[in-house]
Amino acid sequence: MTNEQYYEFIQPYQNAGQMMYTRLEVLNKSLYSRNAASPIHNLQERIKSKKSIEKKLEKMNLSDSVQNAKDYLKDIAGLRVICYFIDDIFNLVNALKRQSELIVIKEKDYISHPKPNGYRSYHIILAVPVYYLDTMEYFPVEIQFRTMTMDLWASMEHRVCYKKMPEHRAELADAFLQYADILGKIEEQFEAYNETGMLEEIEHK
Ligand code: 0O2
Repeated sequence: MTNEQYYEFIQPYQNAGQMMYTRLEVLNKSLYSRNAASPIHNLQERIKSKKSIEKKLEKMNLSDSVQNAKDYLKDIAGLRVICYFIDDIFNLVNALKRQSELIVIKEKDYISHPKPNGYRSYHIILAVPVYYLDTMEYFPVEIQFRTMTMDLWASMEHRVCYKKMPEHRAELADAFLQYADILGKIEEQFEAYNETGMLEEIEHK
């Protein structure tokens, strides 16, 4: 994939990502009643870099053609939504699922079912319609929903464990499992401060 091909390829994904960003901003203001706190602490947007696309295709034993990237990678456009409480995550996911223009491609609930290494997050890949002059095409956007404690763990794990020498992997894995346990307990305590949560959103429907 040349640089030129890459920049042309990512354009509609950028559009789809921006549209989802805006939808989430709107939900952040409207999910709960006007006097209640907003569910989102922080909203991040990223487009997969050329290097990262090439690396992922190589791992899948595929050539780094634009067609392969389009056919096999569903996380070219990515959003990360950091919420205050777990209920906020499920309320936002449900609100997005009620938006009839969006199609759910894939969903992974690593909150109810954490990965064995301790990773927690809610992943959803949505097909988002992008309209041109005479046509419309769906493009996937991957959204990762996390609380702040889940994000602390995932960001540190990504930073510290990624590309580490194999001899350090086992002890790091043990340490991060312990951190996941400690952060899970802290999160349980924070959950007690959730005053908006489920009831508000049900009333809002
Ligand atoms: P990056 O650089 O963050 O984009 P996929 O890898 O998406 O093709 P799968 O198995 O469906 O296949 O992916 P999954 O499990 O939904 O996870 C995709 C993304 O979640 C990863 O993207 C990470 O961002 C994040 N993630 C998943 N597992 C872990 C984990 O154990 N630790 C951390 N820190 N992040 C994780 P990429 O493409 O790996 O990287």
